[in-house]
Amino acid sequence: MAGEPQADCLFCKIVSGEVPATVVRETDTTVAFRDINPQAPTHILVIPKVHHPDAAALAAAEPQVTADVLREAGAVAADEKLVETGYRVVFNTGSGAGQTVFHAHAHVLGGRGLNWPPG
Ligand code: D5M
Repeated sequence: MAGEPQADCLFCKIVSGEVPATVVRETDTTVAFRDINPQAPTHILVIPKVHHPDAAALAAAEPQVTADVLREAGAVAADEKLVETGYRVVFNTGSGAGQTVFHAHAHVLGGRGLNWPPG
């Protein structure tokens, strides 16, 4: 059922604690943890605890949880002292855009100059 944990989902296993992660923040609805393959000095993922395959599906099903993810992305940026220098929040959506884990997640990137347009 939509939103239910998926047995084969890596990020559902991080939510349940079955797979370890360096968790930096947690709320009733979200978990934030350091990316295992950081692309910037700060690279943290914010995920909803509920399983939806991407940000659009999450937003359609759970608008309040989507807002929670965005609020936590901002809180991570503040915790990591990225607000003054700027930071980026990215939702890769679809394999053609680089999505590899099909459980909605926001990348919070900062601590270096970030080019535009992105690669
Ligand atoms: O982003 C998926 C991200 O998930 C990618 O940047 C690597 C990260 N990742 C993969 N496995 C782990 C574990 N075990 N801990 C922390 N981070 C992880 P995407 O947008 O789907 O490419």
